[in-house]
Amino acid sequence: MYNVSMLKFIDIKDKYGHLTPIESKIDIPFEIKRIYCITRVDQGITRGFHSHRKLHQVLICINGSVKIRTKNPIEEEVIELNDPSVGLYLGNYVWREMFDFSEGSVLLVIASEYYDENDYIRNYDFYLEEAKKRF
Ligand code: T46
Repeated sequence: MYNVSMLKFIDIKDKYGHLTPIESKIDIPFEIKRIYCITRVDQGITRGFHSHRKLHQVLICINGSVKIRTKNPIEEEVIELNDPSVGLYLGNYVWREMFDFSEGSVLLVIASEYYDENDYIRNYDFYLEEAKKRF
């Protein structure tokens, strides 16, 4: 899907467990400016319902599982994240919805920009209007 891709990180496994290193501009295709995590989401909750004009992000489910629905004016896809060594890259102008958070799940998000509410398009009709010029 346009502006959406899966990233596979190194999974270093030894008798002590697993370790996944993630480096800015090496494993992540941009300079990391911010990270945040989404935790303790109740069953049945869907988050997201927005797109970004400039922001690029990588979503990694470091515990449990979560589903991500991505959309643009012509495509739609659902991807399940359940592996700390797998990231979902979302470029700009990708609509996203996160749902089916398993109990205890932790969604780590790595972002290319500092938080800026003006970068969000939270209305789907406005999103379609802006995004249609790009697809
Ligand atoms: C995204 C998905 C995957 C901040 O103050 N700073 C921050 O860095 C972030 C990310 C959020 N906030 C505030 C804004 C809202 O008052 O935290 C509140 C919840 O944010 P929001 O409703 O946007 O959360 P989600 O889970 O719908 O979306 C978040 C990110 O905002 C978004 O960029 O792509 O996770």
